[in-house]
Amino acid sequence: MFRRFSRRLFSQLVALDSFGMWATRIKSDQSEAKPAPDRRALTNFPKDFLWGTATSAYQIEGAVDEDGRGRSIWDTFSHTPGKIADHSNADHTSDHYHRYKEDVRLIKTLGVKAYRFSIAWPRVFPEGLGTPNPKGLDFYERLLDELLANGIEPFVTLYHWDLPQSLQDRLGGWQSSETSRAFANYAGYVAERLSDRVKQIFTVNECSRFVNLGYGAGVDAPGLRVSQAGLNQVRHHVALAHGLAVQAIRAQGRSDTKVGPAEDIAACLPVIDTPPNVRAAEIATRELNAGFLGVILEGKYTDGFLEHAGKDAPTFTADELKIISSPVDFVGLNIYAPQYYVAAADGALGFTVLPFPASFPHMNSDWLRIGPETMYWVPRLAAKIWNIDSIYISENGASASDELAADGQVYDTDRIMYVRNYLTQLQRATAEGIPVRGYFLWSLMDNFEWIDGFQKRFGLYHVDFNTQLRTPKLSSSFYRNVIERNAVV
Ligand code: BGP
Repeated sequence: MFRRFSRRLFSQLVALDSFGMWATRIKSDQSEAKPAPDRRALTNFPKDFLWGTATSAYQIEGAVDEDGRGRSIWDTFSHTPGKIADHSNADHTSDHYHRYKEDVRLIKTLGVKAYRFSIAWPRVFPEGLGTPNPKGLDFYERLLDELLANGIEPFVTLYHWDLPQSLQDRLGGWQSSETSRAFANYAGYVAERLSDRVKQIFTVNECSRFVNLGYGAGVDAPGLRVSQAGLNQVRHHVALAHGLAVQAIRAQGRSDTKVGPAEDIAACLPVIDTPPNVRAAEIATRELNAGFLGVILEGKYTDGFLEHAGKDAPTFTADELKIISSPVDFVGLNIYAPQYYVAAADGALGFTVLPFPASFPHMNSDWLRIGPETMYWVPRLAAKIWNIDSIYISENGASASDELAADGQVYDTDRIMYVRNYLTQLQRATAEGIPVRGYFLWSLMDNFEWIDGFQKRFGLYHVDFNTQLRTPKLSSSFYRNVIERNAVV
C-alpha cells in the first residue's frame, strides 16, 4: 500500500508514528468523518434530461429510386468516380426505408427517449419546389407513428445535406437565395403536415461543414470550389434559409412547435483553465462562429468577421439580418472534437490558437481528436456568449474499428471510453447549471459515412451491409446503462 505514497508523504507518516500519534490520528479522523459523498449526486444528470440517438436520411435510408424520390446532390456526388473512399454510394446503405420498424425496435431497446432523424427534402419535393410528392411524406408519417407508438419523441432535421439536385442545376444550390426561399417553402409544408406529431425541429445540420467542404474545399457534395466571397455568400444564404424556415414553421406549424439550428460550432477551449484563457476562448468562440451561429443569435455579423472578410464579406440587407435572427427555441450543438486550444494573447484578437502536436490522440477518424472537456467548455461558453437557455447536444459519438469478434459480438471499448469521458464532462456542465437539456448519440447504427463510404463506423448497432443484420455493440449496453441510471457509468 505504501507504494502509492510519495516518498515525502511516507516520511511524514513515519514521523507521526514515531511520536505515537499514528493511532490517535486515525481515531480522530474517524470521529470527525463526514458522511461519504453521495456518489449519485456527483454523477447524475438532471431529472428530465433527454437521452437520444441520431441518424440522417441519406446515410441510412437507401431506396433512392423509390416512391417518387428526386435525386439529391449526394446521389450525384457519390456516383462520381473518385469522390468516395471505398467507391460506394448510399443507394442501399442500411436500408432503413424498408426496415424502419425493426430500427424503431432497436431505438426502443436502447432505452432512449428521443430520436433525431432527418427528412429527405427530395422525397417530399422531388424538384425542390413545386408539387409535393405525397408518397415521400407518407414514409415519414409511418415512421413518426411507429416512434410515437413506442413512446419515442421525434426530433426532425429538415436539412442534412441532401439538397435536391434540381435546385443545384437550376440555381447553383446555396449560391442563390432562391434556394433559401425554396427551403422555407419545404419547411413550412413539413411543419403544416407533421407538427401534430413532431414538436421539435432542427432546421439545418452543420452549416459550417457542408459550406466549407461542399463549396470551399470541394470534397463534399456538390464538390465546388468557389471564391472566398462566394463562400461567405453561400453561408449567408444558408443562414437566411434557416431564418426563413423558422418563420415558415411558426406560420404554418402548430403553436407548440419548437425550432432551432444544429450546428458544428467551432469548438474553442481554454488550453489551461485560467480567467484570461477562458476569456480568450470566449472571444474565439464568438469570432470563429460569427458567420452562422453568431449572426443567427446576434442579428449581425461581428465587426471582427466583417473586417477579416474585407471585400469578400457577404452582401446582405438589414431585413435579411432580421429574418436570420428570428428567435429560436433551442440551439443544437454537434460536438465531437476540440478544434482550437486557445490561450490569451496580446494583440487585436485577444487570443491565440495553439498548434496540435502530431501525437494528439484521435478515434478511428483522423479528424476525431479526443478531448472530453470540449463537452464542458463549448456549451458553457456558447450559453454565456449568446445567453442561450436551452441547448441540445444534437450529435456526439465516435468512429471505431468495430470488428466482429469470434463470438459474433462487437467489443467497442474504445467507443465506450470516448463516450464515457465526454459524458463525464457533460455531467459537469449540467451540474454547474449550464442549460443542456438533452444529448443525441451519433449514431443509432452504422451507415454511409459520406466521403468515407462504409469504411468508418459510428453506430451503436453494427450493420452487416451485405445481409443488413444489425448487431448491438457493447457500447449499446453501456449507453442503456447510462440512460437507466441517468448517470455516467
Ligand atoms: C457529422 C455529421 C454526421 C456524421 C458525423 C461523422 O458531421 O452531421 O452526418 O456523418 O459527423 O462524420 P464523418 O462521416 O465525416 O466522419
